Amino acid sequence: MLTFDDYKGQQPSWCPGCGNFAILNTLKKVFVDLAMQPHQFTIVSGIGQGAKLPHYTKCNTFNGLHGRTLPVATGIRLANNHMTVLALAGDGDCYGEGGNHLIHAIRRNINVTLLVHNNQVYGLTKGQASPTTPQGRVTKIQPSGSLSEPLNPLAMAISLNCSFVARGFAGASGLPFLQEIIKEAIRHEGFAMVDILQNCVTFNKVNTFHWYKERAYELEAGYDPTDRVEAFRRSLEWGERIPTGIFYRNDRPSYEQGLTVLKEDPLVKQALFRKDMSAELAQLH
Ligand SMILES: Cc1ncc(C[n+]2csc(CCOP(=O)(O)OP(=O)(O)O)c2C)c(N)n1
Ligand SMILES: [Mg+2]
Repeated sequence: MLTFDDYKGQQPSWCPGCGNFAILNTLKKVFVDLAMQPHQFTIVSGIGQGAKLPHYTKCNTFNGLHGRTLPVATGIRLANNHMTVLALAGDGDCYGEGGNHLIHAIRRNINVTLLVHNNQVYGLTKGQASPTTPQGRVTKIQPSGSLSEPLNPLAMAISLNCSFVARGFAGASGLPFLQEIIKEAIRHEGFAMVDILQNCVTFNKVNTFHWYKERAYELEAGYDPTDRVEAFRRSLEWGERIPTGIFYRNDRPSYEQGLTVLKEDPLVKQALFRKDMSAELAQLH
């Protein structure tokens, strides 16, 4: 029987009060609930405060380049489609530097669970505006306020027909719900994106725990996540009230399901074969 301690990693170096602690603890609870043996899954991350999370767990991990979480996660899935793969990224990492990869991972529907630590700021590099920073927000680097309109990641994912789109809140009141959302995302066959609202105690003094707590609410029990137009409409709600929950899901086939080479065994279990290509190469001269 697995326990919380089976996933114990290094000592976190986050600021006291950071929302990342709540995400880490929630994830460990999910691993226990789903009886995920540490060797059966891999957590991939890029660079950022949120991206340090894999160091604080015990499982297979890969800490890659900033913005390149999803290409690595995709590669792991193609090499071993029996491996559960989670990709963790900050809002900057995923929606900024890695934005192009996000679009194509959604389109392919690779079977990866993406958790975005969305604190609406570049935390690790000390507070520059990220793609989800509100327009007009003053930072040390944007003294006249951020000029760009923020990205709405949920609306973008739904418009791309992402097969699982959700939002959670990493505050005490939102954690049981977040746990259920992440479980569903991991169980989902296909690309699952979970945007997680989290505070940054040091560089985002506006969107605090309290700010989110006052606004975050759960999508109502009768909400139908298969209605794409309604999901898009709800994804536009942001302000005095911010919906959380599973906004949209569909069951289109995953990328891996379409690959005949993976029908029998994962690539890592298949024997290597060498083919003499000299005849084909000679034709190119
Ligand atoms: C290609 C590249 N560009 C920029 C950086 C510098 N950099 C490292 S982390 C980071 C921001 C991280 O912000 P976010 O992804 O939101 O994570 P957080 O620290 O807020 O959790 C930046 C700009 C880098 N390491 N590599
Ligand atoms: Mg961030």
